[in-house]
Amino acid sequence: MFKNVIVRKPCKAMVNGITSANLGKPDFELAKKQHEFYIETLKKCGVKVTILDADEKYPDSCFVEDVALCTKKCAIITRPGALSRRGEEVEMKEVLKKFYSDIEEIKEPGTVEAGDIMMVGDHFYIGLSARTNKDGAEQMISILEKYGFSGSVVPLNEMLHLKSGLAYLENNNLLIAGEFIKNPVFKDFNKIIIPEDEGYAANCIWVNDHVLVPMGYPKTQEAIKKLGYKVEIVDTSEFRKLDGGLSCLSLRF
Ligand code: CIR
Repeated sequence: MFKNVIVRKPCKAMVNGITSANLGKPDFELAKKQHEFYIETLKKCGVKVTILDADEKYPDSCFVEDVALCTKKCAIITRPGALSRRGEEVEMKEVLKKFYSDIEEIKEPGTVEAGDIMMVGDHFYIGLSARTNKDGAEQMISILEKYGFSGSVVPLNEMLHLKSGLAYLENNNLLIAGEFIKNPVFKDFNKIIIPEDEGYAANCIWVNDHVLVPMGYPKTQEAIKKLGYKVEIVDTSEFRKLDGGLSCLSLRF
C-alpha cells in the first residue's frame, strides 16, 4: 500500500517542455485544472499528497517521477539524462529528507530518470534509454542490492521511458505495449496487451487497488475494470503533449 504521494504543480514554462509528441503546445490553464483533478483522485485512493510549488526554472518539473526512486527502505535521487531537467532533483532531495533517513544518489557519469524504473515487489526493472545510461543503471542496481532489493536492465529501442509502455498493477498483472509485448523478460506476467491505437494508456498507475487510467482509452479502461480494480479516469491531455502521463506526475511510496 502507498501512504504518500509527492506532486509538483505545473509551471507556465511547461509550454516549452521537451516533447516528441507533435500534438502542439499544452494549454497551461487546462493543465492546471487537470493537475488539480489528478491530486483529488489520488486523495480518494487514501494517500497523503504533498504538493510542491511550480518551479519556473524547469519546464518539465511537474514530472516528478523522474527525479527520484522511492522504495520501502530508501530514496534514490537520480541524475536526469535530459540536460534541461538536470537540477530538478536538488530540491526533491530536500523534500525527501522529511520522509526518508536513507537517501542515496546517482553520480556522474551515470544518468537515470526514474520513469525508466518499474517496481515489482522487491525487484526493479530498469530501462536503458536515451535518458538512463548503463552506468546509471549499474549504480542503481548496486544501491538497490545494498538494501536487499534486486534490479535488472531492459534495453529500450523506441519508447521514451520504460513506463511509457509498461505499468505494473500488482497481483502479477502487467499492462504492456509496443516494443515490450514480445520481450521474453515479461513472459511470466499476466500480460494485458494494450492495443496499438491506445498505446498511451499503458501509462496507468496502481494506487491502493485503484487504478488511474487516462481519459479516452475505452478498451484499456474496460480491461482493467474486468480485473476487478476500481478504475479512476483522469484527463491528462495537456501532459500528453509533453510525452508525460499519469505515472510521471507523482512519486508514490
Ligand atoms: C520529458 O521529456 O522529460 C518530459 N517532457 C516528459 C517526462 C515524462 N516522464 C515520465 O515518463 N516518467
